[in-house]
Amino acid sequence: MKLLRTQVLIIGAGPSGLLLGQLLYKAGIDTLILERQTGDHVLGRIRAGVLEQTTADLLDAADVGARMHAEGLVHHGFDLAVDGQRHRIDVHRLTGGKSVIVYGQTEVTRDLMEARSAAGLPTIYSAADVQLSGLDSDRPRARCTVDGATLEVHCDYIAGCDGYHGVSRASVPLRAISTFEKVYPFGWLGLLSDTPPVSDELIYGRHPRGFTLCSMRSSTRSRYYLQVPLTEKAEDWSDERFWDELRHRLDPAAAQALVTGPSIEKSIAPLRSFVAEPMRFGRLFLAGDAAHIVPPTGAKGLNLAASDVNYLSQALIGHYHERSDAGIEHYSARCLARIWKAERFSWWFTSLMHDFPDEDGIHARLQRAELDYLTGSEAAMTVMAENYVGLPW
Ligand code: RFL
Ligand code: PHB
Repeated sequence: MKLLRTQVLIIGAGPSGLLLGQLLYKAGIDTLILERQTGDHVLGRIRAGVLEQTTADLLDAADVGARMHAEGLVHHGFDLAVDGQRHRIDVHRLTGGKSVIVYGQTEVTRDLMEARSAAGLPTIYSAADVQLSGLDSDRPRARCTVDGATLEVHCDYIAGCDGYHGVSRASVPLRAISTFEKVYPFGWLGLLSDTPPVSDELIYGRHPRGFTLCSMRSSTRSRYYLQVPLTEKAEDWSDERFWDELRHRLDPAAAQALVTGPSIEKSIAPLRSFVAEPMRFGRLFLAGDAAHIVPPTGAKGLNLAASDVNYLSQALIGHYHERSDAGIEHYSARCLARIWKAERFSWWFTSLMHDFPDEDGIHARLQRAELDYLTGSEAAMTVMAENYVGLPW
């Protein structure tokens, strides 16, 4: 058996784990990352696309923002399309000059992986069967299997950055954690293609056949989503079928402007709201999707992960450099105050924009009334814009 020691053991090399590793490295704190998958597998997952300014600032603070600034697209607003009519939400004006950056999670992850390997920091990929112990003692440990051999890691703290299906949250005794969950009765079918985006800004569309999102990764790469029943399978959606359905749900101008092409990736994601409380158990901290999930409609998941990592890195820096555990004590409460507001916004935007097949007629009528109110009221649009660009940390 091989034995390693580090100050902070990070489980998961997604954006949460890698960003935490980079911020702690900059503060001179030792980390080791254990990741279940290979690096290529992690980079193959197509996920988030919209970064709040605070997330971009944190990537800058971690010294990994250069490519994001060179290649990311700054967006000052987005469109809501309701039954064939588009309404622009001028986020920049409504928030007094704020904006978001369209830059894919894959690229954020790649930048973080490159920075980590340039600094010579250890990440162990393909770490199988990670098991955590001693979480409520002062000697937390992890064991796993790497290339058929057992590895044990001793540390001061463990950061559970291993996503919704990870081992970290599952290692907390049931009596010590409460969970809150809502599963939506539909999913998003996503398609990525090397085609120019249909519009300069994102379009969130409400149509009787379901929600649509027109997003992008660059001026030559598009990302589109369609609301589909959970019974659908991505294999049953040929590219042609996807493009036909998308065109059908778009407003006439967008339908005409749509450039189609072969898909690079197509997959279905279920939609869920989920929070686990508290986010610390002894010497284990949960961060990112390990602790909470939002439906993607508000583009909040990666951004929430970044705000957890901001609080966690500050807490650990306080512990190691300032001999203060105040940040550790308050970590969970600080994170959750922001998380629940983003959960609320994501749930609200999801409820507003999707077709709910099991609801009766009054639900759809109320939805229309709210959309009509939203697109006609400066106050309502301001509330939406303020949440979309991200609440302050
Ligand atoms: P991740 O990305 O899931 O990474 C967790 C890592 O942990 C590894 N792991 C383990 N490692 C060791 N041992 C184990 N037992 C392990 N179990 C798991 C996994 O292999 C993985 O590498 O979580 P993290 O880092 O917290 O990051 C969270 C984000 O990925 C997520 O919130 C966003 O992708 C959500 N999201 C969006 N967020 C935004 O802020 N803006 C968006 O525009 C946005 N769009 C989206 C999204 C998520 C989507 N899907 C697919 C759910 C669009 C979609 C379609
Ligand atoms: C994306 O580009 O993948 C994306 C953008 C905005 C969202 C969700 C996903 O709200």
